[in-house]
Amino acid sequence: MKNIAYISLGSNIGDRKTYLEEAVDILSSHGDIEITSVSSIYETDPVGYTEQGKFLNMVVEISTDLNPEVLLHQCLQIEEDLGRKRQFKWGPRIIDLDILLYNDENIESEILQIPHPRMQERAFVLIPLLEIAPSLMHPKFKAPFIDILDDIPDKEGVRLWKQINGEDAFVHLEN
Ligand code: PH2
Ligand code: MG
Ligand code: MG
Repeated sequence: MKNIAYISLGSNIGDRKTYLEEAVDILSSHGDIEITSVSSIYETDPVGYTEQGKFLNMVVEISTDLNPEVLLHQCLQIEEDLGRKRQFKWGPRIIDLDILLYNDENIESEILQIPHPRMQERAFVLIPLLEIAPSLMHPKFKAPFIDILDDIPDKEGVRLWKQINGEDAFVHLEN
């Protein structure tokens, strides 16, 4: 599988951890997706619309043969399969899967923007991303994500919730 992508996952309704785990399980069961790294889970204060519950957030690295559009479709399908109902932008959700990066490509189409257009403002994305890919660069801004994170003010809104080391994660993911 020749492409490397990073996907951000978030949940702030119901059994948040189970939704994250089920989404990762479904991703990993796809024949053209291999999960190559899993971050710890972080509990994060809601950003944007703040009158909602705290999120659990994490990031996974995948290796895949799917092109970005098909991968997006797969992510939306997982949201639907887990029962997501879309109410309003940035509102509460049982599960959200966002493609952050696809190789070092810059993609702007009607349905897809990669890198994710707001990832550089979001500590709840960058902290788990940097945990699994510490030397990654932003492909459009040509800046290391670690420097971008440095400039973000609200990092204290992101707290380690469940530490996952690789072994733990894959024991869980394999069954
Ligand atoms: N997702 C949003 C809006 N705000 N805040 C946190 N902490 N975590 C999220 O995943 C999140 C958010 C829109 O997708
Ligand atoms: Mg999102
Ligand atoms: Mg989304």
